[in-house]
Amino acid sequence: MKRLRILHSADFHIGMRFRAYACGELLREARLSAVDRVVASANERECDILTVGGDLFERRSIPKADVRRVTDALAHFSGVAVLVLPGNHDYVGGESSLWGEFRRSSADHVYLLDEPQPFDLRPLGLEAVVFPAPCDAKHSDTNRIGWVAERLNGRWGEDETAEDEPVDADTVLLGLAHGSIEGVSPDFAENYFPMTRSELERSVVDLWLMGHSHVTWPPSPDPRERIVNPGTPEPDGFDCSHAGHALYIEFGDATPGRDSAAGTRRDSQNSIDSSPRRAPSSIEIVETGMYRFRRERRTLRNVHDVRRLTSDLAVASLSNTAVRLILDGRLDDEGMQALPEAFERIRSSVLELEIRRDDLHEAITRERIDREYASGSFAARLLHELAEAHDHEALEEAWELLRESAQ
Ligand SMILES: [Mn+2]
Repeated sequence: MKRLRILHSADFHIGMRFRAYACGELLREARLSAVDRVVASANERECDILTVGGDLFERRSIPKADVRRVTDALAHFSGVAVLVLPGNHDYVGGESSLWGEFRRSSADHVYLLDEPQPFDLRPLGLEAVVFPAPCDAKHSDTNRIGWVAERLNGRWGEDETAEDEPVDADTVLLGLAHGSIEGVSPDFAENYFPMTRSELERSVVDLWLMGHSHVTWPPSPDPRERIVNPGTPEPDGFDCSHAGHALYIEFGDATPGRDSAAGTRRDSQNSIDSSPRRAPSSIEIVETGMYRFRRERRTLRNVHDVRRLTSDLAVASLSNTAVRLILDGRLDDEGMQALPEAFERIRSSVLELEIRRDDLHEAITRERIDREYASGSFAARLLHELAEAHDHEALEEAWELLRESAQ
């Protein structure tokens, strides 16, 4: 068996707008340049094929100039073929000029796999056949992978069925699909072409190259795994705290997974079905992202907490990270006074700072009690007593109750 090298990616979501961000233009541009970075990674590793498992585009109305930038970037792939699958955001069918424009401006070795048909790479000199399951809608409660099992468990390779070339033991069978996977990516309403792992594994392909979930799966690559999902190559929001990834997959002479737990093909009269499955010899996560997103929750009580926050976040290593700071607690006067400068310092170090401080309150100090209530009043005496007893919970409760009753 000849070596086969794959760079698998998905979910670029070109055209995502980031209107809520001050650095939105940078984030938008980073998605476009992610295609360049993924192609460069593939070329560096001398990959034979570059696969895109759906949602290359965010939607079906994309400015021509952006489609061109993507096709120009893909044209620089120096391997045999780029295989692009339509996902649920950039689905095929109906009224849309997206894929027409994509095809028109694509290099000859870039293929759009927009039909449930085997894509045979053997005429191109590679020992592999790809089985794509393109999305034909934004939402669907049923997946499109059924045809693959039908084809492979039945007719594929039998002499009397015309077009299909017989598959020998060295040909790698690859599935390419987009949608949610039970236990891997949440899809509570079952809107995203839901698949189960056993459904995918039943269909005899050696490896399913997936897209849809923006998180890499499995979290640490295992060549015995039959389903891999690269995650997005460029993080796209505060739900994406991880880095941007693609997957480098190699099928080679040394195949440690071949006789192991990976299992065997299903029984049938077809000769391929009784041979052990071809497992990758290695799978590796490749970092492709430029920016990161980080959600930071802090409880602030005093100036030391504010200083710690500053020394943790006002650091050069976060210059490419958008930070959402979620604050709570009761902060004393000194701490409150230190806040503006702390925010200033953090803001100048990170890519973008968003502050949520609805749950951060001024601490109930003696000074504050005296400011708000006449000395010797019932309220002042009660609050001072609780403060002295260090009963913070009771103090806060009493403070709130007195406030409410005063309104
Ligand atoms: Mn998707």
